[in-house]
Formats: sequence, C-alpha cells, structure tokens
Amino acid sequence: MKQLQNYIDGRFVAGKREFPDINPADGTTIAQAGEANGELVDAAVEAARRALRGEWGRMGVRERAAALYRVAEGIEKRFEQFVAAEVGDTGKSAALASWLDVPRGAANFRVFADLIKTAGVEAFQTETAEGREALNYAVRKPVGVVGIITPWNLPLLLLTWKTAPALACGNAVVVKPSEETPATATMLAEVMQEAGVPKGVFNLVHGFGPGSAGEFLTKHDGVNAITFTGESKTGAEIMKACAPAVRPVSFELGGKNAAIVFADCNFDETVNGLAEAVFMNTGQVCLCAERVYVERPLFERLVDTLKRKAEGLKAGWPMEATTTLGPLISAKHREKVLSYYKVARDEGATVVTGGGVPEFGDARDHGFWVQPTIFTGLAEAARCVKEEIFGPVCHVRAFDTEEEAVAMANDTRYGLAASIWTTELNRAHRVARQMNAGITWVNCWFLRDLRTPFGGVGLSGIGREGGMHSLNFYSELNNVCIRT
Ligand code: NAD
Ligand code: 6OH
Repeated sequence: MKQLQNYIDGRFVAGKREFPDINPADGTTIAQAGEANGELVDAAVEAARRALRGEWGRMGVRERAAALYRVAEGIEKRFEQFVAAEVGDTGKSAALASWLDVPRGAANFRVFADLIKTAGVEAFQTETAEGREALNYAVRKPVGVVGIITPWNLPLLLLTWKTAPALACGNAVVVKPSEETPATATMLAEVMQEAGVPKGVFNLVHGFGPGSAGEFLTKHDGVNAITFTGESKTGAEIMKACAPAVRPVSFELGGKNAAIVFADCNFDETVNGLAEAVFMNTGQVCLCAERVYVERPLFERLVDTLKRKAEGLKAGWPMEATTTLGPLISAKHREKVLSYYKVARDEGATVVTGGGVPEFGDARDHGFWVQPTIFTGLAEAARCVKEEIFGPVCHVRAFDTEEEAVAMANDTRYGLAASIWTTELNRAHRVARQMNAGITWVNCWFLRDLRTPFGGVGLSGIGREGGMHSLNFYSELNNVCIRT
C-alpha cells in the first residue's frame, strides 16, 4: 500500500501513526498517511525558521520567482499524476480535476511569481512643519513562518493558493492539508524537492485538527501567521489558538450563497450557470449557491429546467469521460448532508428531485454518493435555508420585488459569494453593490481572475486574499521615513 509521508527540512519522514486515505467513490483504502505528532511539527517549524536564516532568506525576488516558475512547471510535468491523485482522494471526475484543480495549482505559482516581480511599494513625500522634506517608503519583508491549513474540497487548488504567495513574499511554510486528501500535497513536496526549493522552505505535516498536527501548528510559538480555509467553527477554534500570541490570521470560511434570478435573464445561460453553481464538485465548493431566488414569472419554468439538469447529471466512475457528478468526500460528510435532506422534509420542504442515495449495483454502493437535490417551499427561517449543507443541493424560492430579493439574499450570517442573473445593466450594478458578500458574480459564477480580492464577510471569513491582498497578508511592511 502506498505510504504518504511528511516532508520536513527537505526530507520525507514517516509519521508516528498511520491513518487511511480513502477513495470516496467506492470506500476503498488507497494509501496510508503518516500523522505528524508534536515532535514532528516542532521539527517542521524549526526547519522553516532555519530556512529563513539561510539561503532562502538571502535570495532576491527574481531568484525566488524563478523557483516558483519551476514549481509550476513541475506540476505541469506530472499533470496526469496530479489528476489521478486528486481524483483518488476526492472522487471528483478526472475531467473536473483536469479543468479546474490541477491547472489552478500551476497557475497559482505563476501568477504570484509574476506579481512579486512587479509589485511596487507605497511612497510619500512629506512636507514638515519647519519647511523641510521627508521621504516615506515602505519596505516589504516576509512575515516569517506561515502555517497553512486547508480543506478537502479543492485540495491542490487551495493549498497552492496560499503557498504560492507566501513563498513569493519570502516566507517559509508549514502546510497541513486535510486528513481526507493527503495525496496531492505530498506530490507537491516532491515537486518542491525536484524544483530545488531549498530545504526547510516548504514543510508538510499530515494529520487531523484537534489534538493533532493542525492544533499543534496553530499553537506553535515559532509560527508567525496562520492562513486557513475551512469551516467557520474551525476558524473560531483557530482564532482562539492564535489569540495568546496575537498571531495574525487570514480566513476563508463557509458560505450560504444566494443566486438571484430576474425574469429578464438570458434563460439558457442562467440555468446552465446555476447548474454549475449548485452542483459543481457535488456542491462541495464554498462558493456554491444553496439558495436560489427567482422572480415569480420565471419560477416554475426555472425549477423544472434545473430539475432536468440535476436528473441529467451522470454519477459515474471518476475516470469515465461521461461522468459529471462525483461522491461526497466521506461517510461522515454524507451523514451530515443526508441529515439535512431529512431536516428539510421535516421542515415541510417539497422535494422537487433527489433527496436520497443512488443505487448502482456495483462497488460504488460502498462509496459516499447522494442524489442531487432541489427543495422548494421552505420558510426563510428554516435550517436548510440558514445553515451551510455543502452538498449538491439548493432551495428555490420565488420573489416579487428586487428589494425583497436583496433582503432575503442578505439575511444570512455568512457573506461569501452571490450571483445575479439579469440582462438589465443598471439593475445588475444596483443589486451587485447591495450584496452583503465578498464576491458578486453577474451572469457567471466562479469566474476567477487571481488578481482580484477573494474572501468573505461575517461567518465567511477575515481578510482578503488574491493579488496584492495576498502579498499584503504574507508580508510585513516597514515604513522608512527619511528627513532630507
Ligand atoms: P474543516 O474546518 O473541518 O477542516 C479544514 C482543515 O482544518 C483540515 O485540514 C482540518 O484537519 C483542520 N482542522 C480542523 N480542526 C482544527 C483545529 N482545531 N485546529 C487546526 N486545524 C484544524 O473544513 P473541511 O470540512 O475540510 O472543509 C469544508 C468547509 O470548508 C466548508 O465549510 C467550506 O465552506 C469551507 N471552505 C471555504 C472556502 C473559502 O474559500 N471560503 C473554500 C473551501 C472550503
Ligand atoms: C472554495 O471552495 C473555493 C475557493 C476558491 C478559491 O480560493 C479560489 O482562489 O478560486
């Protein structure tokens, strides 16, 4: 059986205990990962601190950027292997991993290498009271050792989204991928080694959250900042762990995202967009729309067409070209999603389609599949309209006025992403500006430009990453003021 090891100080190191890496498509164990205990997390942090004092700490921007380009090339050279590893860990289709996860893994390194080479700093000329002048300019310095903790839904994409800018800024990192998806992170360590990234710059520890590598990392005195993507309640725990040392955090957390569909939308484009926004990656994208608000004249037609889209999804083996829907990540997550399917029915929902578990009559029956599901008829206060489910599911509700739609969309403690579907330009601008969200898409969804601010409000996160926002989190600015 394949062993997935930690990567510390440029060497692969076995864990102190092993845990299984399970394929969600059929429940089989595909590898064993070695959990890092406190001692190994200490070793990883110390290696990172040494790297900052060594060759890496002295390296100029151009040389650092060159290392990041080599990492991007290393991912691309092993493209098919990365796809297979991501597919094995998540059950997502090879088509999706080839289109989204793996290309973004490489793109993240290229984009931040480009950016760090061209990033300027602020400078101000200041007149003093006595008529002299001062020149102020900010010097960008690494924060130090950055702890990076990521979830299982887009494993390589999210790990590299944080690792690339952290390294671009000259930090050393200790990454802790989700225990559900250890494979592509381990391959990334191999790529780092092959790309000649100096030892200790990129360290990988495997394990869980509480009482394991995740918690050890967040509480470690040698870590200068934590960046985390995952559930809001985990974010709260990490914040507590970081509080005593006032360690800065950057959080990309959950969502309960709304889509607002106006009767003047381009119908076909809208339904195709919504089908992606609700069901992509089996609904396991923080940006997925779980609440769809539709202007009343379009309600029945939209529900009916979205239902046909849901029923047309092909829950298949990941490597089959026709597959458009994968399983959920784990038995535990399926229990959670199914419990929400039940809660919805108990709360009086109409089940338009789905609501259960598909039967295959083959090994997939041991995997963690659920049917894509659409509900209508719930009150806005219902749990399934308020709480993040993180599955292939949405609730659709009719609205009569723009004001009502905006009010319902914004009535959430989350605030990550919204989408608006309309062909009326003024309305698009007017409604977009009112969205209580970090990201608002108009007539599209999950269309990314990596230079843009990315993050959420409320329970959806703290801070923004993307472009200069990432560089600003992963660096400290030292303002130099010179009186001339
Ligand atoms: P999770 O919070 O359970 O786990 C995320 C990571 O945190 C894992 O690596 C886990 O081991 C670690 N962890 C758990 N408890 C910890 C602790 N006490 N201390 C330190 N580390 C700990 O999230 P998940 O189930 O892996 O992912 C799904 C969630 O992630 C959803 O809520 C989803 O919305 C959110 N998400 C958000 C974004 C975003 O950009 N906003 C992106 C992807 C996923
Ligand atoms: C959440 O599941 C998706 C997050 C996506 C990004 O962080 C990104 O940069 O596209």
